[in-house]
Amino acid sequence: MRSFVALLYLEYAAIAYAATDSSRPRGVSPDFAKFYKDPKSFTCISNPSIHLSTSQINDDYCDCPDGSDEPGTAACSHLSPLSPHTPADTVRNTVNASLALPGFYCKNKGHIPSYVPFTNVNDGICDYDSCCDGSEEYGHVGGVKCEDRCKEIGKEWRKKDEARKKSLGNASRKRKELVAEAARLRLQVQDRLQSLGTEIEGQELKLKQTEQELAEVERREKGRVVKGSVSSKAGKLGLLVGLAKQRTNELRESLIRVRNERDANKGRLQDLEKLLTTFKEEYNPNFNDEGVKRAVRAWEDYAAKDKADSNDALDRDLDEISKEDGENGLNWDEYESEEETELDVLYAFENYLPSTIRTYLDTKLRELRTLMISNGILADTASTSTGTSTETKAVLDARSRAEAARNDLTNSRKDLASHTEDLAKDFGPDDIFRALKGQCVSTDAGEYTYEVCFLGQTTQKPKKGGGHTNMGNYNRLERIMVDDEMPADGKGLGSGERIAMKHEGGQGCWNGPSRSTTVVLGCSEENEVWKIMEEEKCVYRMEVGTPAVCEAPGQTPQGGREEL
Ligand code: MAN
Repeated sequence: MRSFVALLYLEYAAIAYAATDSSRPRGVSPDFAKFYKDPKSFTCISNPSIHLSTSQINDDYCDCPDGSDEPGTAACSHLSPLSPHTPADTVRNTVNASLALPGFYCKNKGHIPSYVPFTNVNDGICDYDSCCDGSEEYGHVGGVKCEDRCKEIGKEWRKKDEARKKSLGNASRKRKELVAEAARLRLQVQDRLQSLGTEIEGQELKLKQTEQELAEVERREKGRVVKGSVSSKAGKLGLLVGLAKQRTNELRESLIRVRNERDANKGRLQDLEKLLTTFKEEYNPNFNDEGVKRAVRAWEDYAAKDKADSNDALDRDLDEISKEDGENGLNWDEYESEEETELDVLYAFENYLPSTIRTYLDTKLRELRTLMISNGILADTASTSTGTSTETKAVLDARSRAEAARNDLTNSRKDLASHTEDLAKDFGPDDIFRALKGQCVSTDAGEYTYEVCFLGQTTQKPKKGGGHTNMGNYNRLERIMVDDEMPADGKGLGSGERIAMKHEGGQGCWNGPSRSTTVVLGCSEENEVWKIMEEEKCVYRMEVGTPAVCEAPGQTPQGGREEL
């Protein structure tokens, strides 16, 4: 904290760097020199009614309520707001008792002048970080002698300052690039929004059109008697057709089978006849066997009988009958698949009418039928017994066109809403975090690697391997105050208001809340994780450097302080 205060003093003093005046009392800066010009008397700066002699300046006794008579000693250091309260505070309340001077002024020749708190004057400690010339220890308390180190400290500081300025220059250039990229990305969203607007208009029209088409097709199709498969969908006629087809097929198959059996038996009969003929010719008539003789006689009677006529004609008939129905000119499918309205059947006379009248009449009859169905006068033959509507291909096609149009429109509207929401989101000054979206940086700490993906997720990955732990999903930006000492390399938050990215709703903590991370951003040439802390169980804080917050409007550039 002490060096932080010193930093502030340094900054303050830097403004007055050029002015020097050896006639000033010890500890007075050029800024306050005008109050100490009178060689005879001195007036307390904040209490002009109190006049002192010049000998009372730096006499190690605090005369002025604002401490202005002791610019070069620690005599009035108790007036510091950091000092504990004393009974004298009651008196001080009646006058202007806040310190009139910022501190003991160190000239720091060869480096940058600065103030040190009055409490540090002659305290026996060399405050080289703010008073490199050692002038605040002029009393050599306890033998302490602080040599002037401004030359080397100044040289080192200028070297670092140069590198820091260079880095800041780079960071600021990168920031400009990020701003340009963010603007491009924003424009992209705006362009998409515009084209979505046009697309949606077109899709709304298309939906209306396809819905009208669907209604028209449905209306038209409702007037039709849809004949589905014979078994379940057709009426009595259809059923009859189905049964007839089935019966015909069965008869044809039986006929073919019987005919094949007949042909097989015919062959066997011929074999038998041949056998008996041979038997008759070769048997021994001298052998007096009554049974054999009877068999030969019977065979001779059989062979003498008239043989049946040739079966050629019958076979030709059978050939014809055995052919598939299609080959016989009987096309069952035609009867089964034809979609024919009852009106077509009933009003076939339309065919004899001129086409214009026919169309008109047909439309009117369909309308009439639809009306009668809607009013329960006619049965809706397009419905099955289960009551489920059997839609024709035309209706199904029209419906799927309408559904596709509705889906397209819904998706575009969703897109429009998310793009509109995106444009309204807080992406930080100059919309800059838009350009960082999706970029990830990580660092190792302890047994884990910690990663933050800007506007995405923070994760904890065990170095030994294993699953990642979600430490929170990006939710919003917040502005928070920090009060840290800036490290020499500038890789820190410093002090002041900083932008923080809040990540919430991460993986649940055992017996605790779901994990969350606050990612606090500081200016840096590169995107990098500086620090990771688990402030409470499963509540993490990451300090991350990024050029995105360098010289952002309303933010003091970090690392730009003049420090030692
Ligand atoms: C893991 C890590 C730790 C966390 C504990 C809580 O070990 O996520 O950061 O504290 O779980 O159980």
